[in-house]
Amino acid sequence: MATIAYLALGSNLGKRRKTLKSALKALEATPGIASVVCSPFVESAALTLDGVDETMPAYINAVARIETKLKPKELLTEIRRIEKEHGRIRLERWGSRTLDIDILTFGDELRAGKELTIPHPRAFERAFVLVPWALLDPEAVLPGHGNVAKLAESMHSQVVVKE
Ligand code: PH2
Ligand code: MG
Ligand code: MG
Repeated sequence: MATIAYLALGSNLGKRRKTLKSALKALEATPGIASVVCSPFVESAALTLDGVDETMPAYINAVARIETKLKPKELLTEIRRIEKEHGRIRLERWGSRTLDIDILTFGDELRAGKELTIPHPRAFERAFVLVPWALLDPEAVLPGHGNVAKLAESMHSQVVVKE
């Protein structure tokens, strides 16, 4: 049985668009993942632990809908591999990165773990997640928070849609 999962992709270092496009191809090529459908790309200033930082390189973000036969932890392993293949180095938390892929939702799975929390605990307040997600799928629901398009409604001015 395949599960529908939504993933958030982001990049603020290097060739950001090229990296995201390559990451989508890598997801598609991963055994156990099928039907990768991506939102428009959006650009926004970097959000840091101290708030929005205009002096840091801006991000390109997108949300992808996938169908997968993998289990959540297996998907996480594949995501980490793809991040690494795209030059991801883990320095500080919320630091700049060539590629970040986060699991937003995984079917109707709810879990709070050290390694993996689903749904993503900060998705509900992030314009760079909610706006592309709503553009991809206006009917999508973020468990615990409701309709994604509704959540995104007041946030459109925080991102620039690139395509
Ligand atoms: N990701 C972060 C921290 N800050 N800011 C933007 N605009 N986009 C991101 O994807 C992002 C961020 C940590 O994952
Ligand atoms: Mg992230
Ligand atoms: Mg991440």
